[in-house]
Amino acid sequence: MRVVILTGAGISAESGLGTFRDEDGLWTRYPLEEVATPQGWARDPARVLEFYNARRAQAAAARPNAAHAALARLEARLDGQVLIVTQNVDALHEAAGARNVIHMHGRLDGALCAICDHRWPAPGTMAPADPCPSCGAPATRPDVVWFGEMPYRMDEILMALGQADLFVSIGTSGEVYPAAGFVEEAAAQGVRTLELNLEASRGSRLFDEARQGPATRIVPEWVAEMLAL
Ligand code: BJW
Repeated sequence: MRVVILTGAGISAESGLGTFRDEDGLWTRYPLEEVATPQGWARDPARVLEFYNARRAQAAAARPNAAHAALARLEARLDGQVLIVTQNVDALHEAAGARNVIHMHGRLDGALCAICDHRWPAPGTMAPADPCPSCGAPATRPDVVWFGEMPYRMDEILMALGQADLFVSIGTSGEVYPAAGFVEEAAAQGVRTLELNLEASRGSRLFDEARQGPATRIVPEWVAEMLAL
């Protein structure tokens, strides 16, 4: 069986990392146009780097929870293939032991030169004057995907979706494209679809099945069902 799993901020919420659009989400405290767009970065790089420096420190201190662990267990034990496509910029899937993970919105622990596209491991704290180790330009930014930018590895993701037997969406509001469109892409190709989320999301009705509850409960329950099949 081939399973493609899309994860969002909700899977890391019980590890203490904030979501974006919930009542107390990050976008209620930081306007997304200011911190998650190329235009915001061009206007005020120091503010953007400060936002990501703080989140990098939080993510480094966070530990994977029972939902991350359950997905790693599924990957290790399922008779088939599991691909985790995460929108999250933390590394909690990998910390739990998952290996086949695509970070479609990049990673907090990566740095990117806006001039020459060179990539390197991000230091704990990034500053606007930091020179790129390759070209020397003081144009270093976090290697994350902002609004208006192309998410990473889309060809691989769309190919895996088309070949899957099951698509599962976990802890994402379904507000941000192209990830929000994966359920329709999968369904159009006859792939069965399941949503696991704290509450019904905007796109819940598009899934064959939707289950509600905290990820640390409903993800291990679903994984146990899959491994008993
Ligand atoms: C729990 C829980 C618990 C809580 N247990 N669950 C008009 C129409 C359509 C599209 C567009 C449009 N105008 C512009 C666009 C495109 C735009 C877009 O989608 N905008 C929308 C807002 C309308 N998209 C883009 O620009 C993207 N690029 C693009 O489209 O390129 C062109 C292209 C076209 C076709 C193919 C390919 C490319 C880029 C989007 C980049 C998003 N970047 C961010 C920031 C990344 C770096 C960072 O982390 O800072 O990514 S924004 C932010 O949102 C972050 C997240 O990955 C992303 C999704 O958020 P997520 O994970 O869903 O979090 P929340 O908070 O929304 O939801 C959490 C959920 O968890 C909730 O449902 C809770 O209930 C649940 N939950 N606790 C289980 N314990």
